Amino acid sequence: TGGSDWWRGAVLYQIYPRSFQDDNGDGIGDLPGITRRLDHVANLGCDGIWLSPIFPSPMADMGYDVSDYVDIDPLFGTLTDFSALIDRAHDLGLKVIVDQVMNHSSNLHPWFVESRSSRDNPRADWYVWRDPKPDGSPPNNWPSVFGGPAWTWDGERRQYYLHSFLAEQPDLNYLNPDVQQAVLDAMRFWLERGVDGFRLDTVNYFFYDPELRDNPAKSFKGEKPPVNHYDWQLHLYSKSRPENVEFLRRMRALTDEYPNRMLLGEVGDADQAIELMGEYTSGNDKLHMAYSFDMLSDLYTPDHFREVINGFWAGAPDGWPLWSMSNHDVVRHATRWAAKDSGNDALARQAIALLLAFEGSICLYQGEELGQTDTDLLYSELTDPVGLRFWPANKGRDGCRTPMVWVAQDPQGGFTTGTPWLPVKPAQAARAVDVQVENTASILTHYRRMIAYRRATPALAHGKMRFVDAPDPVLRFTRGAGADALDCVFNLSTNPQRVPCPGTAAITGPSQAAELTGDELTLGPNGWAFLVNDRAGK
Ligand code: TEU
Ligand code: CA
Repeated sequence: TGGSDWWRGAVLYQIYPRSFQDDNGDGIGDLPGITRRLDHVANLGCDGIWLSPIFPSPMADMGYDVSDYVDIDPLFGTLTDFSALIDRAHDLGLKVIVDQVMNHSSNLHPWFVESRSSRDNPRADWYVWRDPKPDGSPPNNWPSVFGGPAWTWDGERRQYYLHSFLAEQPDLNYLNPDVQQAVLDAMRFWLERGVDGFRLDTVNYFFYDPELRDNPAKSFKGEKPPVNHYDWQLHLYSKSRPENVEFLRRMRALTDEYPNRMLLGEVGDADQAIELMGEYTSGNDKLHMAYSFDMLSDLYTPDHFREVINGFWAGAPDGWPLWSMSNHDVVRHATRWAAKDSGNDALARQAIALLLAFEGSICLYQGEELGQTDTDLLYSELTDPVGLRFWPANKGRDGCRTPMVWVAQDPQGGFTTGTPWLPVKPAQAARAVDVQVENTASILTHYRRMIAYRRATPALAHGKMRFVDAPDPVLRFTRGAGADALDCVFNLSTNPQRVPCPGTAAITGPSQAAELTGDELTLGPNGWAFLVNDRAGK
């Protein structure tokens, strides 16, 4: 598909720039490194890349704390390097999506520096400032996602400011029209430089209750409450506000001034994510697509996938989801779901077959195509504030952010000639691209084959998805209709399963541990098959 609908059903590839390819030997990945390696992504068969933040940043949250929205951090390169990256990507037929972290800036952004300097400067109202309660405590009970209160006292201005994440990430005040305009201006800058779209960080956090009411406490009815206190409240007043929707329309109107651009939102809300994904992508006037953390969870069960996917389409028949199983915020799925792996990467091979069989767009996370697991790190090796704060209950996100490995025989996996910012360990290096790329039995080859199969199979690329009853632990659904229809059957366990399949003609396309005998399909551990019902469709 080309034209303005290119994103529908597309397969994106997320690059974490710090960890993809270092070009200048300082141990940190950079834009020239990415440009040099883009053929890897094109050879996989992907439609585009999503680049995690590359903008100037003090890196308190590894670039998700931006101190200049319209430049490139010198660690990563220059605007000229960025143009070269875009040109190379477009030559290879790859779209380029950049991250926009617009809920909050860095505390070192000149806007915040000015805002905190007094209560009456021109940017005094660009962030969310409030007086303390009479006893000196914060204005309300809102928590930060990263621990502690969402309010920090500023001794200079002598008020509290709101930060949904780190204290180094003050929340912008979207109730101020000047802030809205500044955000749109920054987006226009990148549209003018030829980006094909944006991944909008924390897209449901932009607005908050103007009266700053306390959030209600959640009840756990005898269940064990979650580790992170953030999840002890219903975030009724601090995010996912109705005002958000109107601003998303403004972002879309801007984007639509340019041909073939796309908006992808990240919805971070444990309670209403699926509903919000639907609301934000319906009506063809807000986001094109959205993702949540639902499929990035620990659950690899038929019930869970059915619930998330049915939940989405039931609420938003004209919306559009993006599904992924790993990203830079969660433990890699080969590790999260290791208990469901029958060995030799069988789980990882099945997971990508399953993901690519879903209706929607797909995002891969760098390294998953190599079958990478999370890297085991020592506390002393951590950089992520989440891990540093919550260790060992939560080891943070460094384990999924270690460098991409290109060359098995190189001590640093071909990632850098210097000292990498996070270590390259032997378990990761053994799975380098160079030992997999020519090997027809490798997981990398399997990824390429699966992506090609999805692209060549109209039912998988564009067909409607419908679940079919099957006993646990089998997940079964059809894609498409008529002669093109595919019956997709997955055994999400390590025990063999028998599935009655009356009227089925044959197994088609890539499969694993699958055998069709008469009217019965046998699926071994982590087995799956795509079936055709009509001989004509074979
Ligand atoms: O993530 C938003 C978000 O909800 C995450 O904080 C998530 O809950 C957490 O990572 C799970 O451990 C986005 C970015 O993807 C993340 O990298 C940033 O740290 C965060 O926003 C703040 O910008
Ligand atoms: Ca570098």
